[in-house]
Amino acid sequence: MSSINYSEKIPNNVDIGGDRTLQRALEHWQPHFLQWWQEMGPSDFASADVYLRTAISVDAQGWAHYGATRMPDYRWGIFLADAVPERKIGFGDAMGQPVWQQVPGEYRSTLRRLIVTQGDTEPASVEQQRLLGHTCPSMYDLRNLFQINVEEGRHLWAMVYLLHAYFGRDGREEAEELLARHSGDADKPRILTTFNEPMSDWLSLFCFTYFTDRDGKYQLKSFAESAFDPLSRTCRFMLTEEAHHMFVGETGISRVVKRTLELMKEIGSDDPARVRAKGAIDLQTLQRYLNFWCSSSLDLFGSEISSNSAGNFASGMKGRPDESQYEDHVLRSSSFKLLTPEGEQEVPTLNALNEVMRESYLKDCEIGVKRWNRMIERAGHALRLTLPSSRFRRSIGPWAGVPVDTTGKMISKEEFEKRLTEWIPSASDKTFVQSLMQRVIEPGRMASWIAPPERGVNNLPVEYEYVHLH
Ligand code: BYC
Repeated sequence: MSSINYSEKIPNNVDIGGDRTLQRALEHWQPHFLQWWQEMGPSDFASADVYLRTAISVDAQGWAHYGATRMPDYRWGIFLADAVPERKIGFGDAMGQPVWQQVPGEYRSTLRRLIVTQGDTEPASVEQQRLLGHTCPSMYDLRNLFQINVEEGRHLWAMVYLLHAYFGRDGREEAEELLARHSGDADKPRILTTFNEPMSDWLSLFCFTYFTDRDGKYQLKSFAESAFDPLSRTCRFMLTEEAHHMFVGETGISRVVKRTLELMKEIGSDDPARVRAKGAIDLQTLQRYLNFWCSSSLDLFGSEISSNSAGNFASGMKGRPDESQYEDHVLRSSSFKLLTPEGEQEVPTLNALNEVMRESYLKDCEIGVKRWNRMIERAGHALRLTLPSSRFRRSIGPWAGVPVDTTGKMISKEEFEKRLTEWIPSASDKTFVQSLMQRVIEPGRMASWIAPPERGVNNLPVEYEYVHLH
């Protein structure tokens, strides 16, 4: 196990001190990152002591240390999972050959683009969540938001390290650009659409961490398979941190459902208007938020038919999540049936890998939905939450712009436009949810619309003062 050197300016377990040029380049980027954090990271709270976990080792057992830290003092560092000795490429045309410790010239620009796209999402999400601290539903939640934010910052560092260490001058320029694009910016937006969506309430945060961070899980898992070994090792460790972000999403939505069910019982009604009058989020509104963030996140897998994804797989750059679960790792003689607006098409599986990934992602998304539905069923209600069809509201791929309802049925454009507010949050839904976003900060207290968590962080009580405000 490689230990992390915390005595250096940039904590790391990759011996950046042994490469003066790299060290200088990263130390040059560091103040730019800190300035970006100050300007685009969590608004206010810079002087608050936050109970944060910080990576201290890449060992699965006991990799993190918990303690009160001011966010600007967080030790953002570069941590790669330990190398697997004699690791071989596990898929594609070069399967069985040794993995790459350097970037092969012919894959340089594609790999750079993939790393930049991944890197771009990390600071984008911090920017999207910038104002949420002001309306936290509890101190526990505030702490979780900040934990996610600092770790997304670290994930940016992870990609910037790869750019600096393996892509020379181009990589350094890309690293600067990662701080220059901004979520929602009209002139310099973030690369992927979901990361330009505004996020002005906590229900969106929980949906985002449930659906969008889960796309992160799938993309990182597919890079963990990569023949480019430094990328694989970086992503393997990022996945350790990512799990908490999805936990925040899943338990956040569970707590919203729990609170709503409690209130429905109390008032003896499931009328959305009466639920709202009691200061909770009706399940119909929750469904519309799920539809919005799920459909937006489905686009993040790219087009159903993609020569990019075929090339990335065949060359060894990007595998499928948990590649070892499949039998065929080359996919040169396999085909995949795909439903497009023109009917069923049979395409080479290699060209359908974005869709293969999207399908396994949706299965993973179902797990939480089942759990929430069990809560609703046990409370004696007939309503069931669902995921929208992967054809609904798409902006990428053959279904882009095709009018389809949430079950995937093609409908007329007029009907689609007329009924859209049944399916995704309307302006009045957003105004209502926004009206609930009042800051609750006393330790242990919760906003009216959310139940307390089952337990606190790191075995501490829920009432613990997770954020010490000065
Ligand atoms: N929006 O062949 P296509 C995370 C572009 S989340 C805008 O269909 P390909 C996180 C695409 O770039 C994980 N543009 O797709 C979560 C391409 O452009 P170029 C993020 C899009 O290339 C929460 C063109 O359309 N990681 O970590 O097979 C908080 C045609 O592309 C979109 C990654 O995404 C879109 N939705 O795959 C914090 C991994 N979709 O090159 C963090 C890196 C596609 O023709 N990225 N396009 O100009 C990739 O692996 C791939 O680029 C994609 C697309 C999966 C995104």
